[in-house]
Amino acid sequence: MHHPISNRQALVVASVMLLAALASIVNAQQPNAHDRPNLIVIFTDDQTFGGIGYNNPDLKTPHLDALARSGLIIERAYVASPICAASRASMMSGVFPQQHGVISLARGNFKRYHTGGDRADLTLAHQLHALGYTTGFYGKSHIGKPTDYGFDVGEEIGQHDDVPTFAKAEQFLRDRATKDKPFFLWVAPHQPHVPLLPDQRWLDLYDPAKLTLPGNFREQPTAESINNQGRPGEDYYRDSKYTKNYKNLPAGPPRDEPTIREFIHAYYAVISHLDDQVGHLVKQLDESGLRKNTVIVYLADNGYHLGSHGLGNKITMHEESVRVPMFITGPGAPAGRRTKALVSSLDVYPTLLELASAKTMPEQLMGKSLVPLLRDPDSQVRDTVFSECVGVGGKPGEGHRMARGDTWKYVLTGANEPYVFNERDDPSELKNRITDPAGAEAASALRAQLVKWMGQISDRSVPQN
Ligand SMILES: [Ca+2]
Repeated sequence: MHHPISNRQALVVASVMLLAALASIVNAQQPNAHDRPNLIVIFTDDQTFGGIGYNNPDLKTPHLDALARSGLIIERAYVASPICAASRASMMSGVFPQQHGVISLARGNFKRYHTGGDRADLTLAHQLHALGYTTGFYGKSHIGKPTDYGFDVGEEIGQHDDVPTFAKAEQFLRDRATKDKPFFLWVAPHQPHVPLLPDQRWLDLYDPAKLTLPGNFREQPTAESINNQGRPGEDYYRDSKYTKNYKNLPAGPPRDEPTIREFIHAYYAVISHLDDQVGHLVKQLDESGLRKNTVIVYLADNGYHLGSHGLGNKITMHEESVRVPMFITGPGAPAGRRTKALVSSLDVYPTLLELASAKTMPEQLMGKSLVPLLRDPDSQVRDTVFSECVGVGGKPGEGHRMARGDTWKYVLTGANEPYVFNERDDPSELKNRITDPAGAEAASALRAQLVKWMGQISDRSVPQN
């Protein structure tokens, strides 16, 4: 039996229909509106944690500072490995270098991530594609063609000033602005990796005579294993090969103060150029209406020594090499907050999966989602963060490993020499405390954690001591 619809019911139905029609019009006009955020990772090359304005008053990075302060600044971010290709492969795979196999610059082992057939071999790009994201990559890959390891579109771009990288990333954003799928964009600038070739405009921002040198600057590194950037037992500094492109720079240490000032001057100038480019990209996000529904994660693949401990380059477990600037901004990130939580570059993978509403996390991932940290910046995601840099000399098992706790950092070198630093009292890492009682106690606890972790990543065995 039919019930006649009352006038009142008819009015309600008509109103609901009208509202639905209005909502669809509003939605159609809203650019790229989804229930899940768009995701952008900006992954720079060789930018040490002090190589950004909010960590260093000498540096001029107004756009990066503003972007960082619109979200959560992560003060203690450590890369899975302080060497380019190994670090990049870890970002994409979510595991440490000895697990994915790219332990140095040789990228052949990353081929197992090309098919995406086995769940354990899925990259972050494969996963986000499967979750309905359109994925794009522009800039330095170092581990093969991005479209070979899961990205829908994109390319490796070699031009060192990153002008085409940012132009193509911005074109990707324009293309995605009105589409109905969320996107994942990976922007990987080459800057500030050597060769440092800034335009005069950026050099003019700085007076090299007024730049503050690192507190642990030396002209010549000490002949200790921890400063060795090559095979164990050798005093090998990887400066000359990688910095000879820069004018006037002599081949390797010793480097006097004027030389280091000239290098730092150029390094800062390149970072100011990078800052300008990131500012332009963010302006594009604002103008296209994408910003409010886009999460941006910023970090670097590794740091740089800039004369600290008498070194250039990276490939050590010193803070300058293994700690990078990092921030997360966008929906869900608290504005104007900082966190002291110990974070790993491996955390980016699970964080982005959680933000993309993945129902399960791949079991092999070695990082932790930072979403709890976005909700409560005073919380912690781990007690100890690890890093490895092995295979630099060409043989598996060489090089250094690190376990970094809240106060102490333990380093085991390729020559099995232990170092322990109190990061609160001695952030420059000048005094190995391995023989004093407090240092020995901290070293013992961190060593046990390090050995356990080395077992997890199938590293070499460690002699008893
Ligand atoms: Ca690098």
